[in-house]
Amino acid sequence: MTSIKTVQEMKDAICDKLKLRFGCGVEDADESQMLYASALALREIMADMEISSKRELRDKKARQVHYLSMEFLIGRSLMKNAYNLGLGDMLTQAIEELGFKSGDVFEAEPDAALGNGGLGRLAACYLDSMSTLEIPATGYSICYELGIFKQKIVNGEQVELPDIWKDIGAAWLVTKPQETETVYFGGTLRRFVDNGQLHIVNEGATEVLAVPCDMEIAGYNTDHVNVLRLWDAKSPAMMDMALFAKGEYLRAVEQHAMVETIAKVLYPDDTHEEGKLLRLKQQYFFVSATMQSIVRKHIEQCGTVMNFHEKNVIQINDTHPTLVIPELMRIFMDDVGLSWNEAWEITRQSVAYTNHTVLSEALERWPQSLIQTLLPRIWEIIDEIARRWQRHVDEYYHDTAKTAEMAIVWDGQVRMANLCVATCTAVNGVSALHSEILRKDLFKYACAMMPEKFRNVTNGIDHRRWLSEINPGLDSLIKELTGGDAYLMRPLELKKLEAYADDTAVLERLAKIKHDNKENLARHVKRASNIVLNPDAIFDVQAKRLHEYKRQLLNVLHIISLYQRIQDDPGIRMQPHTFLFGAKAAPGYFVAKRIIHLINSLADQVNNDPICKDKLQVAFLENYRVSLAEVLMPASEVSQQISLAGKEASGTGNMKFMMNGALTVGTLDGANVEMHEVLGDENMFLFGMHADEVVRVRQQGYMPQIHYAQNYNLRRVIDQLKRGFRDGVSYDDLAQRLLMNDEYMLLQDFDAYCQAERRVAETYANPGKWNRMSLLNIARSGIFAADRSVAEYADNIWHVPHR
Ligand code: 26W
Repeated sequence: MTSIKTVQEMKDAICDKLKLRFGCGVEDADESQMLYASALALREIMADMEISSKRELRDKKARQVHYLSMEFLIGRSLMKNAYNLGLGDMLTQAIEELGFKSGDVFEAEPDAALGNGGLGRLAACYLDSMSTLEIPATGYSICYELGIFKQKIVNGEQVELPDIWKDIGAAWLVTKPQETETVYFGGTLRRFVDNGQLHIVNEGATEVLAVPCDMEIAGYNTDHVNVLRLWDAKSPAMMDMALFAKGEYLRAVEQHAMVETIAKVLYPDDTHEEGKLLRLKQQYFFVSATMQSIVRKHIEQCGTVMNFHEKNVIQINDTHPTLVIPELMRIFMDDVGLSWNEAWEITRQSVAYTNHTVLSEALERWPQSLIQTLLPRIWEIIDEIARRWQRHVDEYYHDTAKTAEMAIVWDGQVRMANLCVATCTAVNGVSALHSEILRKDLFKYACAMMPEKFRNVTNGIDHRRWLSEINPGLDSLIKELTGGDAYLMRPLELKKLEAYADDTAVLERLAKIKHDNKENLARHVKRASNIVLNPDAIFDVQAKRLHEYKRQLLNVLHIISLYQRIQDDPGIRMQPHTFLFGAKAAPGYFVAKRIIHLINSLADQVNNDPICKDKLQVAFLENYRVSLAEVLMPASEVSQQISLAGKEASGTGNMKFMMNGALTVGTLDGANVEMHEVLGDENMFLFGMHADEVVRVRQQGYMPQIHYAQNYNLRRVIDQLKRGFRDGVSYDDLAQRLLMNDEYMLLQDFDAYCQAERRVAETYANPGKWNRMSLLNIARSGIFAADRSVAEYADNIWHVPHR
């Protein structure tokens, strides 16, 4: 399958690329150049595979999946691609033989961080599974010049720096200028009748060129290669020569610069819909380019669009690409000449929508006026869809309240989720609980009308990356115990590990692997942040975006209470406990940034107080990202999944920790519910209110002050927040927020959480028991593999065959 079969051939290929790309020999190359050359060597193989995959698709005229997402949080690709191509060891050896430390070369690769958090990482995991399962699929997004910001901690606070990834990351991209599309913004509509046909043209619109930059996605153990198509924005004229000639130099380049801001930077927020013009431009830009490209290729293939929905399915990753709906309608009606009804039938049957959040502040709504001026034709189409939908709902319910709630256009706003629900063939949530909340709460009236639309597909993770690749010790143990590498293709094979649940020798080996991984993380953290971690302490980790609903603050409250216990009794015997945090806060999310500051103030206090030595340690790991998670997950022992029940749609970090043998402290939220189903009470540390209790307590009038008044430990912790720590910063604002509002009910769950943490410490003191639980967690994590999720999408939503 590959043209490189020996280490020598790999070395030759790398040297060849060094010469071609950098004009240097291996003796003059640095790590980045080696990385680049290695990437080019692999790409040469993948390019061949891409061509044959495309050829096969064309010959079979198979149905294809188009996965549209504003975010793909890819991370690093060199090891991943080498692994999938079966060339991992060969590449490592070749690099070493060429005189480099392979680790240094792999580390030189910047993360392609074109995403915020869970939604973007999920899209990246699914790309891997779609290729591995040999599903003809293409991902589409924007080729952001800057990914999610780099986080620096300065005096305890988050500072954001630009993330420049493309200098080296470009090694993975093939620009295809011949497949450029043009996207139109603004302008005015003119209608005319020609030959009895109504035509609509948009005059005076601003043109933006969308240039595809393709990234090949190799699957594991297959020749199948899919593509992630990232659109770059270019101005048609480098500058306006008419203005230039008039001596207006700045204005002449202005438009050019304005156009190219579209692909400049990823919006670094995963919770606040902001109604910003640039974001709307980004959405329409990538959606319009994508749909034009898909329809163009379809017509080339089939000569008609009437069977478009039979050959194509478009998956909308959250509402961000919702404009595909009116854009497809526009193309079918205005460019192809179909009637409204024809266009509607084909469009409706081609699109499917996944919801990833129920937080109301994250549900996208666009001001009608913005869409009207930026996208006049799209507005007309949305307005017409909305009118027809409203009539339909009215006829069904005869209830103005319901009509209002389900409306697509209401109060001068366009509600993207309602547009998706009204149009799409399938609407799915991302865990059993979340899908239930969609059916019973968020979309309840739509669900009552069209119950068959509503589905669940529980999220999953790429277990080849998140276990096999990043945790080689565990990977070898699994292969040894399960009799080979079958689990890589069939993750449920992990179940076979259960046979060793009472095998002390195996459990000890498992513990040794974990300890080695902890030492590895400690080395990494020492190098990156000069923090010295104690590898004999419990590594208790909360790593995810910082948001109040995820309740990092609850974790902090508990740590403060532990610290106070040590202060009360400095001689107390306790299990050494290291709490690790990794989290980026949206730059405009003030409270989230305060919580990061608090964690750092607390760390500074605890880590410098001699009474905490060998007892308690707190560390905030700077710049949490995919490549840091890859070192963190294998070293973690406790996984904090403590969101307020009903708020976390699924979580996918929870699955990564579980697969690497960490035990979960968690609420019954998101996919934790399904983890609990396979693990039982005895193999995780559940605590806190259930989703329905949350609703009940809130309805009864939740009063956080009562907990403050009645709970001595809690009161002491909150009072400490007000006083702050040795750096003199007061966190009274956070204390007041808890006492006055406590939107996410931390105080309600505080006691239960402390008890759960106590059970953690007790259990950890019994290594036999702990390791057994850890092994069972790994053994039962197979259902959380992305291969399972993607197969469900393929079977139930996309209706495409797969391996
Ligand atoms: C408009 C701003 C914005 C941007 C992104 C709003 C909302 C989002 C995403 C939907 C947030 C997100 O990443 N959601 C996460 O999706 C994961 C994958 O399904 C889930 O595992 C997480 O629970 C969910 O928070």
